[in-house]
Amino acid sequence: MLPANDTPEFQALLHEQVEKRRTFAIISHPDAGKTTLTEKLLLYGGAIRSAGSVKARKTDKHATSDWMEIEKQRGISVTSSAMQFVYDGYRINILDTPGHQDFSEDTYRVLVAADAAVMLLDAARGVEAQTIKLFKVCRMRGIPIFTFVNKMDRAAKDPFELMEEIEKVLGIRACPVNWPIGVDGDFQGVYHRDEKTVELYVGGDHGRTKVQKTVLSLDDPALESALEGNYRPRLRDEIELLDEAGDDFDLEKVRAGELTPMFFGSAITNFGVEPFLYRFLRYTLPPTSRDSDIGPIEPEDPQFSGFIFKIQANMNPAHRDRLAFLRVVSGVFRKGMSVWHSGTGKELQVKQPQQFMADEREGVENAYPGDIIGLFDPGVYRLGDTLSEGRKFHFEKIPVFAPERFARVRPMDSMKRKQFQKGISQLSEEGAIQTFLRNETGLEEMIVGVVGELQFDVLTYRLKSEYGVDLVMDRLSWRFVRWVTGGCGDTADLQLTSTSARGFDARNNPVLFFENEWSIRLACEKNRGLELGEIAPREKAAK
Ligand SMILES: Nc1nc2c(ncn2[C@@H]2O[C@H](COP(=O)(O)OP(=O)(O)OP(=O)(O)O)[C@@H](O)[C@H]2O)c(=O)[nH]1
Ligand SMILES: [Mg+2]
Repeated sequence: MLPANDTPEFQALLHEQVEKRRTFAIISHPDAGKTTLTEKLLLYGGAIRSAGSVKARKTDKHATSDWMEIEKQRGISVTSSAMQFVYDGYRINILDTPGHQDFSEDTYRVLVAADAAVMLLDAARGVEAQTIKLFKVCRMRGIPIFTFVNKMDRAAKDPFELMEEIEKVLGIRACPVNWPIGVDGDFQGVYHRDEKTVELYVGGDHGRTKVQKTVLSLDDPALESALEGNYRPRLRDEIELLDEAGDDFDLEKVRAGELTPMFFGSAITNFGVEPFLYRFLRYTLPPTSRDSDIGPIEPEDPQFSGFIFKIQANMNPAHRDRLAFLRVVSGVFRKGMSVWHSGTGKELQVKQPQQFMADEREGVENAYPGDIIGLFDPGVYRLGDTLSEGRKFHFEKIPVFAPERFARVRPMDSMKRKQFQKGISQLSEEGAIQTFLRNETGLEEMIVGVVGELQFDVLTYRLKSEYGVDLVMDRLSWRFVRWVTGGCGDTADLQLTSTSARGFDARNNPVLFFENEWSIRLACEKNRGLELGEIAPREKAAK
């Protein structure tokens, strides 16, 4: 039993729990190794016993965080996943995100739930396009950003060059915390600048289990024989250069997101993974506050609050259920508690709270700030909903993207209409697609809008595998949707170009579809007073 909210015992417990929590997202361009690193962190956290390398696509082993069938087949992450593990007394919530730009919407939403970001770079590729975009989002949020240069086991760019690239391309100073020893396929270990020690790795079973290591101080004579060839003099030169020319490590700047600590390693062989985790946990701060319409809500505020940042249907094929992912912001979440729900404006009892522990889901008794938990969703939750104990307020909105690609969809077999509608509406509530109805035609005309092309593939795939529906999809030439926010009674009376169209979104808000910006401008000129918005108007409370 927990002590009552207003007791010092409760405050002390809350403080202790907050202090040991860390919640972060892993971001990068596709294929840099986010899912692989996630898996290795779970391995070091003892959450999994051996890692089934992501590479083993053709076998039946797959990374825990790529759980969707389509992810296993294609070897890419299409949706983010959350997992909790314990390491060195810390309780860590990790969010693995998809790198592909067509799924960035999901990544952006997840970043709202994270307090820090780990940015992965492929050592051979450096800073890539998608990394730049995601980096900017993190920067806007002001969260600390850690750089992990991955794939050091292969041919790689020069580490100094990578440092410079981060500074030039991303505009953030980088401070290497460790430094790689051995290049181009001969990665031997890392030098820790803080401890002035060399960590060398031996053998390894391709990263299935923790890697063996020896740690030597830089002036240990044994280093002479441990490091072959010219690695030792080279390391000395490089350290000297770093000390002279590089930025000093400044924890304040790191925490303010102004300096990125840089680590080198190889997620696949586990080289450098544990020292990274160890330091990352110490350099990051416990869960931070979130803004709301009544001001910032602090984690140690005794009353529970949190927000929904992700909805996911069919995570468990055996149950076909739907989960809403909640980030706890303040207080203590207790199983069975009643909370105020911003979406309905009512008190509701939270059902079947669950936590994600690698391969398993576990029931949750209590959850604390920073924790990500899954709530059973009978269809009441929406992205961005606030849940709170004893107070009514709203957390900041979760970003929604305007779709840029559209298609008319229907089931191939008209007998499957019901399943089709169920699937479309569930995926739309997840935020995986947006749905519209076209005005000019009957109910039959269901329009789907997405931000990125691949989301259409995922839609087709998931409707088939999760709902048993073959989808017929006719692509449409519109590129823009605009919400009519004012200045118009009935959209039927509007004067529009012939390629534009009228419709409604899933919440029955009137919208217009356009092929180009020129048609949007024309619509505004021809229909005086017409007001158009790029995103859906703020949701009214559902019935
Ligand atoms: N050589 C080498 N390969 C790696 C390393 N880490 C990951 N890989 C490989 O890189 C490929 C992509 O790894 P993932 O972990 O799926 O990459 P990701 O960043 O999660 O990809 P998306 O989620 O699709 O953006 C896989 O084939 C991995 O085996 C590494 O340290 N060294
Ligand atoms: Mg991945």
